[in-house]
Amino acid sequence: MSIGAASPIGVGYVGGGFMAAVHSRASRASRARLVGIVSSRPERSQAAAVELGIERSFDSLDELLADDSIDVVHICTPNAQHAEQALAAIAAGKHVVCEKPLTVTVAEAEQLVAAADAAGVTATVPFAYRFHPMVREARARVANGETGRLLGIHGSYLQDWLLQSTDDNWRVDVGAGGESRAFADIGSHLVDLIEFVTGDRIHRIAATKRTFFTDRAEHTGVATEDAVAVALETTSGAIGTLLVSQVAPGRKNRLHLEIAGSAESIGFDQENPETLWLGRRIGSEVIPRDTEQLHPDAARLSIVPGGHPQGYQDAFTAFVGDSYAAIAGGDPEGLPRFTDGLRAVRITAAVMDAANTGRWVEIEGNN
Ligand code: SOE
Repeated sequence: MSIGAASPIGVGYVGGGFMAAVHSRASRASRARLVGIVSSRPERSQAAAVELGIERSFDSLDELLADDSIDVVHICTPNAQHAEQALAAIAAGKHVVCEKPLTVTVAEAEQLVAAADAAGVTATVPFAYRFHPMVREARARVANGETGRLLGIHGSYLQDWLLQSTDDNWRVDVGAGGESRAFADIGSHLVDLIEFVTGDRIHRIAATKRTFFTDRAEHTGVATEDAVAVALETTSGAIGTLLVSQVAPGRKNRLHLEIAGSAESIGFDQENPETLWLGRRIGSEVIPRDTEQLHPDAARLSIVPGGHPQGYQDAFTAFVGDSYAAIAGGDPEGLPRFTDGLRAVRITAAVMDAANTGRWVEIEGNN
């Protein structure tokens, strides 16, 4: 595999749903060659290839992995399939971009981290919200000490697409999605962002969860959670609360993070990602994404002038672009790798443990 300006990186996709569309748009914008796709059935693979403008479909993962023109494999399948597919891709010498949650168990995530390390391949996880310029701005302000000592964290990630008992999806099924649903699917983004922005670590958590709808259109006896509330303590001694829900009417994809420091608070809202709220006892302000006043890492991800809104797909494209830059030998700032995927899987396992036992649980791997 040689990747350079003369030979664009060759990409293969596993899975043909909503996320494969997001990934393939990002690959195209990153000047990759969209070589092939395999989905759940050959007809589905063919349809996805046509729909997404990918050169060809494959009938099996093995066939896709045997294609030497594919350098990197994007895994966009239901959660429970990630571990086996990522291991196969790594064994075939491919670089991997694997959807979150990286795996449904901590042991599998540890196995993937070890396998990717041993093979020397680049392995990343799309915690794409890290790539909003204003998230980088928040991170830079914390790192520079502008927020002061970290005191409190208030986070939520709210959606409503599973609000009705008639709403259904593979994610509700333990077998396809894992024990945790709402937290693994979207809470994982939230905790990744908290640690990314603050540079602090979540030390221990308490949690309570609910499954409000046990019977859905195609699934009965649903055991995965619709919503979960978490209390947390960080290593530095800050405290925080999180609410993660897929049954919050009117909220479509609202990841909101507010950090209170001793000097300043910072608020970021994923649905309005072009601004950052800076809270002060006197003189609070909302700052726009304006390259001239951004820290360098935020300015780097600012691809159009202020006032020309960037959004979710731009953040995702930046993530994929940086993944490919790492494959080409670079070391882009803030790239979420398999170790970050493992971290989120560990926190998710702790949340489930805390909710199931009613106890505070320390996050494994903190020491
Ligand atoms: C569905 O809940 C979903 O597509 C998540 O799987 C993504 O990670 C999130 O970015 C948007 O919502």
